[in-house]
Amino acid sequence: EIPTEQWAQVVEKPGGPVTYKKIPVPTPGPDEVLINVKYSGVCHTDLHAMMGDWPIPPKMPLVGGHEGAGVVVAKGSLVDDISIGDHAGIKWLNGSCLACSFCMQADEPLCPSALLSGYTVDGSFQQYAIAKAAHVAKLPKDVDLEAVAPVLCAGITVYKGLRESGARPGQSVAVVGAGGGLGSMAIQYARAMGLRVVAIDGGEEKGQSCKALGADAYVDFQSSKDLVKEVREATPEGQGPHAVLLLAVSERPFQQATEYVRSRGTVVCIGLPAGAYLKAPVFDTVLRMITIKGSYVGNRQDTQEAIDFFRRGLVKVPYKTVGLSELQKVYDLMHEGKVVGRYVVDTSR
Ligand code: 8ID
Ligand code: ZN
Ligand code: ZN
Repeated sequence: EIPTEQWAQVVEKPGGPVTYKKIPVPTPGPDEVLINVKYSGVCHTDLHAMMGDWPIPPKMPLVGGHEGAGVVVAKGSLVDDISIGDHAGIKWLNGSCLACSFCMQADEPLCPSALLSGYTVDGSFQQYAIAKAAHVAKLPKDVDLEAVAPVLCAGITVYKGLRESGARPGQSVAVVGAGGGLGSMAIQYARAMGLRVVAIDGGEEKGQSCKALGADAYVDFQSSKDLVKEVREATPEGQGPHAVLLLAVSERPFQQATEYVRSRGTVVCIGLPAGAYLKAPVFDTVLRMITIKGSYVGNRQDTQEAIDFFRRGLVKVPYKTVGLSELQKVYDLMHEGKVVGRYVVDTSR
């Protein structure tokens, strides 16, 4: 009952647009599974991939998408820990070698031969997608496939980022880009971890959304006259947040974060604005003992933990669902910075 043809959104050339069309259903290799994707979240990374923003060129033509939730419908001969009918998620890290020194230490996102869903291999903006069995996210059957989709990149990434920040319960974290997909999830995970949240983004609609998700304060980068002062004052002792999660798709906040982070605080870079650089005063970084680091998705354990937070009802995803056929409209809104929370696409329409 697996069809030979399916609907997909295909990027034919860098810069886009995406084309909704029928393509063949792929066949899984020995160590792979074929997943009937029901829903997929739309990450800003998918837009970067289409635009060709980054130093690594994506495959072309490309089926994007890396927040795919669905049902396993076929598997290769070597796969014995996943069964047909199981629910599973396709995430950014589609596969890795499992043998290099990074993989051996469960740092598989750093694997030099990692396969990336919707970037170096076709992803979840199609009805049937392939993933390496060792890396698919296992989704318990009581988890809603539509609502969990954004956890598969946004959730995992911010959960990992918060852990990398070293912030502990009772401390405070600034979330920059808090109204977007990763940001909305970051507010929720931070709250669930017992952290205070200073949300930073632009406009009233995003402010209302951040507050509704549990942010303790909202600073509007578009209207604030002194953002550094406002962020510091929004923390209990006025000393600034213990950690900063940089999720924005613009360079400016990457230059600003060390100005408001608390002394001995940590700035975690996660957003990937095209061609951007980090800048921080050496003097302040030294005398205030500031740590600046990057964080990149999460490993298989982080994945299952992020999903477990969702399953336990500790985090909710604010999302809107549209048909897969409407993906280009989502990209247009995202490009204009108008997406509040996450868009999810339904592959059946
Ligand atoms: O593993 C990783 N490091 C990883 C994983 C997943 C995604 C990195 N990413 C990257 C994406 O490629 C993208 O560059 O994180 C970035 C954010 O992805 P997203 O959350 O999916 O994007 P979005 O929904 O468009 O949200 C971005 C938000 O940033 C705000 C925007 O208003 C929007 O709400 N923003 C911008 I643009 N400039 C800002 C500023 N100066 C800002 N917020 C505060 N201050
Ligand atoms: Zn993503
Ligand atoms: Zn490896």
